[in-house]
Amino acid sequence: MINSIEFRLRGAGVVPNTLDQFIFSRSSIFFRWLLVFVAILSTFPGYACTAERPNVLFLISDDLNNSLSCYGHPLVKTPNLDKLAERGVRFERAYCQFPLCGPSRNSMLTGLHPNTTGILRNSQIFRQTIPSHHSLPQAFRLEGYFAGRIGKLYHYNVPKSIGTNGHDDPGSWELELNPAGCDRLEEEPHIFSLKPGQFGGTLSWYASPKSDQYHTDGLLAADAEWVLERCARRSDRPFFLAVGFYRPHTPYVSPKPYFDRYPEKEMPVVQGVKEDQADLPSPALGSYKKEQDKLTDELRRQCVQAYYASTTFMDAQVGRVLDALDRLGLAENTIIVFTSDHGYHLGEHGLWQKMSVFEESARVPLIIAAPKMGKKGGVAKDPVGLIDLYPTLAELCGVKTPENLQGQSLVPMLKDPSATGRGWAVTQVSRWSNKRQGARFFGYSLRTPRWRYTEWAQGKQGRELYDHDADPRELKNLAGKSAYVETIAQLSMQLRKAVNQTFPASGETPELQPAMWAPNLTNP
Ligand SMILES: [Ca+2]
Ligand SMILES: [Ca+2]
Repeated sequence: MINSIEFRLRGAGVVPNTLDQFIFSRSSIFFRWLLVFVAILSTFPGYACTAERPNVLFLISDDLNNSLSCYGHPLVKTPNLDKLAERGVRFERAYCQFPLCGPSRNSMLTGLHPNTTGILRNSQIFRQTIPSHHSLPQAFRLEGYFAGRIGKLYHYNVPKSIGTNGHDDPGSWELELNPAGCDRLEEEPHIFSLKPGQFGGTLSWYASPKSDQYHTDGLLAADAEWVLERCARRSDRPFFLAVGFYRPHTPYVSPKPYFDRYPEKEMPVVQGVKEDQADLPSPALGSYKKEQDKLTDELRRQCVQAYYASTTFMDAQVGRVLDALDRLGLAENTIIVFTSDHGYHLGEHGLWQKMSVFEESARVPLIIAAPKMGKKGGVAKDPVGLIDLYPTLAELCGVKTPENLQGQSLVPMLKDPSATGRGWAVTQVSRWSNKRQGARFFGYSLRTPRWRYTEWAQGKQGRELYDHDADPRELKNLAGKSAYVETIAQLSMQLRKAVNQTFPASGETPELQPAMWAPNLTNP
């Protein structure tokens, strides 16, 4: 079976010697054989009969904002996510806890805020700070579930680490598959980049002549089909299958037909940036990168076109996985989650990419389809966070959780989308005060149904207040206006309370333990 994956990758002509040697190396191939065997084919008489326990299909995209047709975007077409939204509940106001891959994903998969995981930057894993905590997939494993990962769940350097384990947590999974497609292995010399030769951290794109199946996300979908087929044969053991797509993360590489759906000249360019920036404290714009000075309107349009194309390409791969679930008769007993690790700017406030706490960067798409639960096509409007996924999935599947989880269960909102939960979401981000000395401060942003309120360094570096009822684009900072003094006092108190809840009981964020195993799986 592993041979069939190997064959598929080799057959696609996309596995060069170095990655090939790593992925299918001596111990690796045996190990993987064994894992697949143990995971899917063998019986586990010690486990309780789990036939009626629901499966989980956890789908996540990388750097995807809410530019989706099911979220009302006027241009972007995401027919497969639209269909998924029709069979579940779409969360209108879902937010990440930190708008950067590593901190956000560690938070989501541990059910703890970044101040409690201690993971506040990329290329780290919570085993270095809170090693005995049970991750979300691990909690499922401990109760007899088969847990597998395909692609990016914990942090990966994209595109460099595609085809490797990234900064993974091996304890979370029994099976890990890391395909690498033409976007990673063949096409980098053709990619346009604002910083030539760099593709992951900077704006970069390419309309590929190769079709879906040769791209990494296409290979991920094929691997997901392959795993699901095997899961379908063993209904006595429920599964938690996580599929982490790479697009639309930079470089925005996807097949050319997806670019053709978004004619360059019709792509929007955000106007009025200078006027908008005038009322902002400087940390609000701290994610700006120097190379973005090179952006012309023509490049801005190309960039937006490539991002939208990559989004629709990713949507098509999600569609393949969902079709497989239906075809295999698994849909009736499988909870489906779709989300992203954080949002993304495409020029709003003059910003691109992530690491801001404006709505575009803090907000994520979130759709949960739980069979036989609630009204199909429901829309939940109370603010929620990725932090809430762990307790939600655990409750839906009757899985025991660690006692210190910091999120809320969304099950009441799945049963009745008009139900209210905690009523707010908090997102934090870091800014350097002195990069050379490693000195930093945080911005914390509170989102309620009506307001976004942000404090930089407890207000010492500035505040922002936006009224979403009147200003959904967050253009008018009301923080300096006398009419809002009372609103700010209330929100500031609410924010402080919320921020206190992001820390562990000890009040201290755990430090990275130098003696702990540090993952170095990215550069074999
Ligand atoms: Ca990301
Ligand atoms: Ca403004």
